[in-house]
Amino acid sequence: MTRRTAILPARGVLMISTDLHGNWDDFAALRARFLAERDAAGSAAHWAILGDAVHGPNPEARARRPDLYDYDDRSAEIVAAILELQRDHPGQVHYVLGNHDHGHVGGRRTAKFYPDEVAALEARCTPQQRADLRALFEPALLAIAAPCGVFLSHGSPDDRLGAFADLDGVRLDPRENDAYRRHLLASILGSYGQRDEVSARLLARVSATAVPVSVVIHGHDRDEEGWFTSGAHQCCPVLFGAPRENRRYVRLDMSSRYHSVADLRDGVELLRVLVDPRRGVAVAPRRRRLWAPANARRTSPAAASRGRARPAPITGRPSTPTFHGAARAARMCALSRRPRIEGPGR
Ligand SMILES: [Mn+2]
Repeated sequence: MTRRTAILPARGVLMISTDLHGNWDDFAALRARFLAERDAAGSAAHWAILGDAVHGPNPEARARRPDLYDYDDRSAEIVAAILELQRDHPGQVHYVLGNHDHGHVGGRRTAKFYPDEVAALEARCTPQQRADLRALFEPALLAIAAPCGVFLSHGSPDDRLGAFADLDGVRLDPRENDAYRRHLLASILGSYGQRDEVSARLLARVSATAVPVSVVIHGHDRDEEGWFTSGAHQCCPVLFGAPRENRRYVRLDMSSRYHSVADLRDGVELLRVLVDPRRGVAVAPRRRRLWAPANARRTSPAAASRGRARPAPITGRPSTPTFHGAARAARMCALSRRPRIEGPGR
């Protein structure tokens, strides 16, 4: 059985980034940050990459929103470079599967920029590059927990998970899973966000069966501000779909403790990828949103900076699988209003 979970140590530095979607400049900048952390902290430096390393924009998207999407798709080179980092720094570079990645190893094939993005990428790959895709994605994790209080995954899963280690029994080919594990896989790869109480119950379950966690840090979604939070327990740093100067990653001190999203501070834990925050930032003019926010409870950075409510304590009430149905339906309705090219990073 392939392990699909990891529990990180209670000391050291943890970088978290997500959704590169073939952008080499973002990858190279993050790799430089990781290597600097590695120089400073040695084997106590960790980097968690939360999926969707592959599948860049098509020419139409590049022309339509050059500020967001005008870059060459270098998916295969990024995959090779992550594998090289994993070989050079064993146990320190953790790859978590995204839904785009999943299409290369038995999952549903995505169709965001091409009718079949898996076929489109693999047609451009050498045999070695196709082997690299499998070498990175087949042993990929589905979730990471760290005693500093964070649960990491590509999407923000619902509260069906009974025990953290149940994810280790999930097979990447959905047909090989029972109904429970098919649900776990679909939820962890494809959910854009949960109601706050649903995330709280997930975190309580992971806390009871692994290590204490109180924040889900996830990818899979986009925001031009470069990050967003939902409720008290979910935070999404954004690369793909944010302008260069806004792209964020998360840097945590694993000997500290993060109790809620209020403990993830812009400029401290949430850091710009392509700009040194100490040198100041020339912020681009605010762009009008072209779509309705997918999650009505989403908190913009501006609202967050005006003051965040303290979170309610996490309670470990039993899972109620049908609880989120209405929220999901409302959310999918909001998503469907997005113009296609502006759709979320699925
Ligand atoms: Mn995704």
